[in-house]
Amino acid sequence: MTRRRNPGELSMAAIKERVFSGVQPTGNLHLGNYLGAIKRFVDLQTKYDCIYCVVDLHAITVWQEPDELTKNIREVTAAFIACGIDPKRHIVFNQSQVAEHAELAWIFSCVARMGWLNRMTQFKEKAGKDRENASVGLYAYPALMAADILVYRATHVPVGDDQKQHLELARDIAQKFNNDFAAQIAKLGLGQVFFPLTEPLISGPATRVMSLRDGTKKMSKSDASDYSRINLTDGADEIAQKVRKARTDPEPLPSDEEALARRPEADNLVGIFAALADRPKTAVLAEYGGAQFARFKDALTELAVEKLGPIGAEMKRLVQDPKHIDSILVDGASRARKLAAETMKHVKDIVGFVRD
Ligand code: AQP
Repeated sequence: MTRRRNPGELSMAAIKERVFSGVQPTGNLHLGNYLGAIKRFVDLQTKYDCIYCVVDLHAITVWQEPDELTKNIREVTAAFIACGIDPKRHIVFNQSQVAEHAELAWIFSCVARMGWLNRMTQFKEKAGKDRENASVGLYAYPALMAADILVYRATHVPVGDDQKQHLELARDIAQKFNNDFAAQIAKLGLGQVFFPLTEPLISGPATRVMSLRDGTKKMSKSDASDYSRINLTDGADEIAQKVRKARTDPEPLPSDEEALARRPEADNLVGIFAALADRPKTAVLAEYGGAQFARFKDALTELAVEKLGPIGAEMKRLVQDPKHIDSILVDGASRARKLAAETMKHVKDIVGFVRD
């Protein structure tokens, strides 16, 4: 991936490269969450210091049954570990255990402009027609997301394509904060910019995995149809059935990407195959171009079962021991808190608050 140049990059030399990302504990973790996010979290561990968060404060922007929420927090943690995130070398924790996220989110709510938030498409989609009844938290969600990232002054954020707009907002907030308080930041000797302009890491063949029932809709946890997604805990039979029933068109698979781009359902299945196999889409088309979907779906099922089977089994094993999972989260939170507290100390000085 070509690296976009970060404005103010030179003066950010003092900011350590660090990865942050999160997943909401809202149930039904699926292949989109895996390929768009968690699989990439795993790969980044060798190159960066990483902080991976179960973003439970985001989850409650829509109603969550308390017992379900607790279960889902543990399940996302189990998914992180089962997919290969190392909680000893990196940090894994749940957001509500580090109060600095909410604290910085308030300050960012005062930096962000109403006009910026009014443009967020995710709020419009999730609030739907009943906007008056949406929670204030759902509207302010992007300010909290900016705080999640910037409380660690993270420089890189791996996410799916649907989060691009929120990341752009995080950059806008960082930039406005740096500008508004430029004199104070310089006076305190904190360099020319305090917050980095975080780079989104959105790349690969599956940055937006689509529903198996409708190639124009994102695969989503909240889709009423379980056949629209492959859950990380699905067994071999469920995976086979869902792939077999996945919507396709009557033509055989094309041989080039240009023709594929005009066929959303075919494009989606080829993208999933490519991401699971760690191969580019062109290589998949070179092998399966001209094949009927039945043959391709058999190969996809085999690959998905091979890759997801061990993850699902390990998740099921890990959630049997909630104490162990909770201890990972408590340990991660205590390490995250130290980093976040350091940032907040500076932020309070920059803003002009009196502190101990
Ligand atoms: N379909 C997807 N394709 C690629 N990446 C995806 N992500 C989500 N869906 C896809 C990425 O997964 C990470 C965690 O997502 P999240 O749990 O924070 O929230 P979400 O995007 O709201 O997930 P859902 O499944 O779409 O939930 P609902 O149904 O509530 O809307 C993020 O990096 C996201 O980009």
